Amino acid sequence: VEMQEDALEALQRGEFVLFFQPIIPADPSDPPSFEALLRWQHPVHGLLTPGFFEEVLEEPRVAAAIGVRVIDLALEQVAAWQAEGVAFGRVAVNVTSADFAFRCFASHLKSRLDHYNVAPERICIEVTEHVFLGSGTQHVSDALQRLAELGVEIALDDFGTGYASLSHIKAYPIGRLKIDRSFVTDMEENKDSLSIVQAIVQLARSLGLSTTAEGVEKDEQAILLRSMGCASLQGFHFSRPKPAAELGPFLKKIT
Ligand code: G
Ligand code: G
Ligand code: MN
Ligand code: NA
Repeated sequence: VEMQEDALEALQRGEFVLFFQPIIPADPSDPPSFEALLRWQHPVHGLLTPGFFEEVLEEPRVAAAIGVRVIDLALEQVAAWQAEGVAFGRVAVNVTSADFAFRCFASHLKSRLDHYNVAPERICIEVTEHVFLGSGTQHVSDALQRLAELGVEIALDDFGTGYASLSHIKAYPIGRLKIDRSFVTDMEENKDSLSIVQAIVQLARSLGLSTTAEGVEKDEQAILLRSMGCASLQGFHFSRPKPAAELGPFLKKIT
């Protein structure tokens, strides 16, 4: 409880910020996209990743309040890059059940897109399969349908772990599968992981979906993933998540 009250005050003080991690397209002539990752710049404990404030994100009201801020911070950055003439694909934002439960998520996002004068095609919403389970799935389904119709891309995060029910791909307007990093990490040593990565890439291709491989830490992994036809790559090999101001080499101006 203490940490949750802390978090609401921290939110007012602007201690929640976004880092951005580049997502590198297989085609080098395409510009990068970026995943927005939440950080708490804590006055005492320093820079905290979400793992250190899980309990905060598990409290629905606090999580929803942070979620609203995350959307605004992400759109603010998109608007800034647009104004600077930076070439980029989309900015991906992680969204959980708390974000869907608290308000009409699609209407909220639409009104913030309008406010910041950002096109829906600039945004990807990343969800894990958790949002399709439990109560409120009709609500989630309606929101995703509306967002996809607007042109927002919906990505299924951590794909291959958890439930990995293929019916979710069929039932919801998913545009991208993010291959969980656990498979990428050991695909060079573990044949099963390699087969799973290949199968996901092929499944995505035949369904007309894009793919992003997560957790790419080595050049060998990048080469292998590109040879399989994986559409984009993300991981420490390219860049750790960083403040926007430190993304220099990834932010090229449109020529
Ligand atoms: O880099 P990393 O430690 O940032 O992320 C850890 C976890 O936190 C990931 O599972 C990620 O999906 C989640 N996460 C990152 N940013 C956000 C955010 O803005 N909102 C929510 N709800 N989760 C996030
Ligand atoms: O669950 P989600 O995919 O949203 O979270 C992304 C998480 O993965 C973040 O915590 C981010 O810092 C982390 N991450 C990104 N690239 C790499 C990588 O190459 N290796 C490892 N170990 N973690 C990574
Ligand atoms: Mn993610
Ligand atoms: Na993931």
